[in-house]
Amino acid sequence: MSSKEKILQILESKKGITISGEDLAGSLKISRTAVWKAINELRKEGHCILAVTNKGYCLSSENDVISIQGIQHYLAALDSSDKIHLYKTLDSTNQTAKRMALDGAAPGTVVIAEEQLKGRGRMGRSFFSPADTGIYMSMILKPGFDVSKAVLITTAAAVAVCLSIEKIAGVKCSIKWVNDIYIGDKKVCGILTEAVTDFESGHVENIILGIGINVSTSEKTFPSELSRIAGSLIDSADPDIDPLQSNTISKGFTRNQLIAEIINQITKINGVLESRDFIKEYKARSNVLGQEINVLKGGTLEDGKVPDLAPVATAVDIDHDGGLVIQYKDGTIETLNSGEISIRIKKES
Ligand code: BT5
Repeated sequence: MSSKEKILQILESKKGITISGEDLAGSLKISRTAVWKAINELRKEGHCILAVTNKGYCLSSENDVISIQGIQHYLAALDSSDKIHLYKTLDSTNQTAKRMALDGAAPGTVVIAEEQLKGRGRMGRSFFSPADTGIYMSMILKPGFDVSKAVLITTAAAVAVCLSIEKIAGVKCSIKWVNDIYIGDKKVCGILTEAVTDFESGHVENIILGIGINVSTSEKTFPSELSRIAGSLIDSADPDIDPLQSNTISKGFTRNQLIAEIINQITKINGVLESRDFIKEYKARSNVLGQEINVLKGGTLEDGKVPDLAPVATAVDIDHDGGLVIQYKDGTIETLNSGEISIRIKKES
């Protein structure tokens, strides 16, 4: 670890507290000039480090720059920070994680970017990923089960992300089957699960679990086609409203905290897949059950463009494998399992 990274680690562990340049220099066995240089570099990277005259340096508690040192501070298993790869800009964290998996990266490897230029959604759709206001991360998982049940990973991940958002941001989430997380009627997070297949054997070796969250992306930043449907964790905060009883949020958290909590929760996924305990949590958060929906199979349609002929059904249950059980108007029951299906909740007219 470089001196700069060590200084950030110390400042992150004492966020909001002033530490003298002398103490920093002493504990790292470097000169005070080297401390000063490292602090300047960290500031250039965007970290909000205050200099308090005659006292030293203090990382502002408002500092919200993603860093491995900042994430590490909140991880349940400290060694998992060795598996985190952080980038300023990537085309897609899923794409990079996929390449790393093919090159033999260990399960638990996490790829994070401050910005994605070609963030991916399902079925060739895109995920808008502007700099500095979101979380774009992908984790390499070993499936350890029949890949036909891949939808289970997405289901369990949706619950893990909801629990993380609820714990760290203190805001109530709902899930639109299968992979979208909502606050109120706005999508704040999408999850993309992709399989990495060994070219020679044809076996699924790894699952890439990609998570995109709008944390503080403002309404004005979203392109016009998204402003109606997309929202952020931090938007219409109202301090007078209990956040767990509403869709508002208190701002006292950082992206590092939320990323660490998601890693902590996702790390537990393999252990809970067999028991299916998370299905109960999933159902409790479903904003689809009991609703009339349009079912779009195999399409690449963007949100909002529902063809007139898309069949109408009622969502009646989430089954043991995370499938959505629907009932058509004629009484026929079908279970949707494929990631190649989109549903639209029909708005009451
Ligand atoms: C998803 O697909 O929502 C999965 C998104 C996964 C993104 C993560 S970020 C890290 C990792 N790396 C990647 O390259 N991807 C993953 P889908 O259900 O197909 O939804 C895509 C649709 O959501 C788009 O067609 C838009 O209508 C809408 N959308 C795009 N960007 C959005 C955003 N930032 N917030 C809310 N909705 C968005």
